[in-house]
Amino acid sequence: MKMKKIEKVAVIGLGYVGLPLLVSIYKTRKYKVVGFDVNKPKIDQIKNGISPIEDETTVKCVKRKKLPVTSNESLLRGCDVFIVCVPTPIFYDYTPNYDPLKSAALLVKKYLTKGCHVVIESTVNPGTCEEIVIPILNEKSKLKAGIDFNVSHCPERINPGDPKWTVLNINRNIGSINREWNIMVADFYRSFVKEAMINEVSCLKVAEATKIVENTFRDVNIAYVNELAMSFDAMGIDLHETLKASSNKPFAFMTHWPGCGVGGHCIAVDPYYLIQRASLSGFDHRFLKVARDINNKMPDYTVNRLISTLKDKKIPIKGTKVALLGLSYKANVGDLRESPALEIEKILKEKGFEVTVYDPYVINRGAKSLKEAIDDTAAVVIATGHKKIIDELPKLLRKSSVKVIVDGRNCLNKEKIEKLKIAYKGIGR
Ligand code: SAJ
Repeated sequence: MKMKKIEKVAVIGLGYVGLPLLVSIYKTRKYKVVGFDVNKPKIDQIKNGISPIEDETTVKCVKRKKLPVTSNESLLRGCDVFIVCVPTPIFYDYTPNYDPLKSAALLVKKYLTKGCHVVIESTVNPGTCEEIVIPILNEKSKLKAGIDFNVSHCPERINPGDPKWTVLNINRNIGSINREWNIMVADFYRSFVKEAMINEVSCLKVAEATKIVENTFRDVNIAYVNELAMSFDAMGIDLHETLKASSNKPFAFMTHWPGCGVGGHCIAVDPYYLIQRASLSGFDHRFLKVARDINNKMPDYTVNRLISTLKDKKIPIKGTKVALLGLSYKANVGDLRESPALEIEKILKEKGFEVTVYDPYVINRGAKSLKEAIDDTAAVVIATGHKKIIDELPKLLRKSSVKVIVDGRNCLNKEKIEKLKIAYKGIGR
């Protein structure tokens, strides 16, 4: 089968992965591009020059109002490459939810032609392309994957909110249904990813496994330091200082940091993909499950740190006002997905606290300012280490009624807080 020359490219799913990717390909001026998303308001927003994501290059390009985006699927006709960048969330029982990916495959199927490429960038567990995507593309179709068209997997590695690592300079791995076609897709990526390596792996499953392995690695390492935090709190040893000291080991040590929990739709989600897929092959990932359990229990641990400290100061729980600072899952972004802060808020309310929330990146929730949030409160719990909170909180505390702070991200200066006669508890310090 002779593959088509890549001239027209479709990016399906214009979120924090797809939109910067579309911009990068568009800016090469080498291809006709079309960005597709089912979310019409998002398409209208982009057409009006407003970028739904904060990535600088993307904001600048979207502002010019020339980016070819649409929710009209017929504009996908005639594309030589379809790059799928849709979310892969989990259901409440932590099993993978492939509905967005299946819908994207059904959409692409309508516009497949001989010699085209389908590239999945969404994070999936090993086997998904061959067991879910390809059967959909092949079903009741004259065109068959591996004979008439190619299927590749190139897992995205975008780090939301990171100005340094972008779609242009992050190394990528690519695997395809066959090696010869893999070279073509890899060369296509090399035409716009100029400052990074495009590594060809031998097959789809290896490409799928790389991303899951990377993110599961991170989850188990965070669980490791979270368990250390609980044991070091019991022993009265400052883990934060210990980790800082250990991090000066120049080899064979990679620092992670304890906190009030693990959020986001990568690290908190991806391990469940591998757990589920391996179980279908008869393997039980005990270690991954224990790590997930430790990380999922950190919100509880954080609230218990507050309760025990209030008890020491003979401050009641019922009706006590607590300011929960930070709702998003990580610092300086406004993404609430799987955020431990939401779990902390729920537990605080269940315990009987009067909770005021504040997050400078989440405008439609809670107090309008940090001052308003901590006004007349006895305690503060920090769930997200936003720079704005770290910068503003210390000076506001001086004139506040706050007696206890639980720093869920170990982001404040403990000594400075204690000088204000406020009881300080971190996670692991
Ligand atoms: N967290 C900790 N301790 C740590 C690091 C993170 O508790 O040492 C928590 C964060 O507060 C957050 C969650 O874990 O709630 C996830 O944080 P993250 O920094 O891993 O952020 P993500 O979810 O945006 O992860 C992305 C991932 N990128 C991709 O999947 C392409 C991940 O692979 C990166 O390692 C990560 O960014 C990164 O390095 O920042």
